[in-house]
Amino acid sequence: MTPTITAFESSPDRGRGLARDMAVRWALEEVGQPYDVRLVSFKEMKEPAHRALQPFGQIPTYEEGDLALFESGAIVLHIAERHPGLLPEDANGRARAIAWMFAAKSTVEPPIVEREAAILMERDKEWHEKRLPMLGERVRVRLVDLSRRLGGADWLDGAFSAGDLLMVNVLRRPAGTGIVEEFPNLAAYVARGEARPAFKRAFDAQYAVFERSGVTGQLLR
Ligand code: GTB
Repeated sequence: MTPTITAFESSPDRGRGLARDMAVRWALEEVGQPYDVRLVSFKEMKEPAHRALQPFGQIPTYEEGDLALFESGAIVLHIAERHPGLLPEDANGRARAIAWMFAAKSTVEPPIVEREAAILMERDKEWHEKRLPMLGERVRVRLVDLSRRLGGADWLDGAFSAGDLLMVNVLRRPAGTGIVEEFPNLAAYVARGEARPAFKRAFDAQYAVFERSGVTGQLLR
């Protein structure tokens, strides 16, 4: 059964693949599972039909037969559990890969999102310039530890896994702003993830949505 995911009809990231459908697309591409995409407007996201799938009125969602899922991390885990390729075969390796998925979403992503939200929405506040270094430090603390753990390895724990997929995806958000580039091994890790053919297919698919939307403007990275 072909799953259907939802994505922004008009993503504010202007084709950069930073919205959270990107991780789901990438996971589906990694395992070779074709999928359909239903594009939703901001208005539709807040309507009861979409909220029945996603209680918080957000994208992405995932529908497959009588299963409806929300939360990009849970969707990626579901895909990784149903198909070979994104989780190790051995039970302990699998558990550790899942731990990295949680680390990406609950330890590394929150300070990144908080800093980004401040940059986007608090620019005009008189305290913005004072708060920004502190938010940057909170991101840096996580990146220092992640960089140390990754060291010279290609991936976090052996072969590429759903843990790497989510971690690279999370690091893509601030990549290019300078903060990830302070850690050359993390910048290389992101580049390694982005070089995967499955990532490129997922990126191109979401970029095609941006192009079709008719919004003019350049790709920012
Ligand atoms: N925890 C949920 C998950 O992981 O699935 C969070 C889902 C979520 O944040 N969805 C966002 C959304 O639907 C889109 S991805 N927002 C609409 C709303 O809340 O009303 C977040 C996002 C948005 C825009 C950019 N950007 O422009 O760069 C990046 C990321």
